[in-house]
Amino acid sequence: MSNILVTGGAGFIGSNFVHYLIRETHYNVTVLDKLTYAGNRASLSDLAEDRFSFVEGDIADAVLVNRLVRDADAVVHYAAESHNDNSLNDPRPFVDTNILGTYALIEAARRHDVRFHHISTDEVYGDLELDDPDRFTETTPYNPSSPYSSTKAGSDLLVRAWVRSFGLRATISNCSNNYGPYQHVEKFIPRQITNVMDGVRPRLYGEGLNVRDWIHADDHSSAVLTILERGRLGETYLIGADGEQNNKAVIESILEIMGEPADAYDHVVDRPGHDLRYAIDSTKLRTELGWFPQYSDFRAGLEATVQWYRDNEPWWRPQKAAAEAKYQLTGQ
Ligand code: NAD
Ligand code: TDX
Repeated sequence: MSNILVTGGAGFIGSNFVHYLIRETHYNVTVLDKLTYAGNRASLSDLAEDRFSFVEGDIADAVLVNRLVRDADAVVHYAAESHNDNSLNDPRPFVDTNILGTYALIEAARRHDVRFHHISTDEVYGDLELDDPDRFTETTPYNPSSPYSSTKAGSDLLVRAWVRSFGLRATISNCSNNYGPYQHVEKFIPRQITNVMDGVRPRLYGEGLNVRDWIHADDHSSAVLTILERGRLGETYLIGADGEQNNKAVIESILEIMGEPADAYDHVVDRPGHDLRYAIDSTKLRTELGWFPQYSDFRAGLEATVQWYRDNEPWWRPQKAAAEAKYQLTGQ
């Protein structure tokens, strides 16, 4: 394996993965990305072109995808419409990209017998009660809540069927909430950091007791590379770093880190169908493949992320007004 095609490599987690591959491996990387509102070519602008190339295009474009997949030894598929709030306002692009785009990719991968790794989310499992002693495992039944998570669930099931019916050489990973550099300012943590930088009070949906299981994007990348290189074909692996925090605690930490009073935020209208709690049990990945997260201190990771947004305002500033304008429509 020497040539890896990364779809969605101009997005948040995809760009972190591309940096990780260039830094930690000898693979050549081709990125296929449509550069939607969420894609940013600047996230890859520091990469030399000796081992890296960029193709602007749609994963649902079967002709383009066929050519790029044919020339690759492996595909790591990150491209998606990724934001729950957008999926509630306009679900159509989620069906087009997450379902039909994945379909075009796995058809090309089976035609050319190319190794395929599908990136997915813990949200396909629905949510847990706050006091549930169990966490999600690879055998938890699918029960997605939103248009976003249901289209991701649909894409996972397509990959599983292509493995079983056509012998597609694929693995799937379902990861918890990522944080770190290059995350779009529509998402919870960067939205609040950049609000504070703008002198705007952070916005907490509902009571803010919803729990997310945070993992640093670099830990997600190391897990994906581990599965790509050593995972068993046909298997699903859950990726998580034991990082459960409720949203209220995260906002308070951001305010403290940024030198503001911990209660200087506003409660706003809740997300419809808002999942209560996600929590990942990643025992399979840890025991079978020996993977462990490196970022065990969420507070330290959050401090570094705040610093990254402070240092990289030219990266995020062009996205900010449009992201906030969308939230104004729903009072959030
Ligand atoms: P993102 O929205 O930041 O990036 C998505 C990227 O995909 C963008 O660069 C966009 O331009 C590109 N894209 C969208 N539609 C495309 C299309 N039709 N053709 C080609 N490119 C297209 O998303 P993210 O947060 O980096 O998530 C990446 C993947 O990881 C997604 O599959 C998501 O479901 C999964 N995931 C995300 C998280 C998280 O916490 N963000 C957690 C688990 C899994
Ligand atoms: O302003 C906000 N205030 C707020 O309280 C925003 C934007 C969010 N929230 C809450 C909603 C969630 O409980 O914060 C939590 C995190 O919200 P998001 O960043 O939108 O993430 P989430 O909906 O949990 O989904 C994320 O993790 C799983 C990614 O966006 C998905 O792509 C991934 O699959």
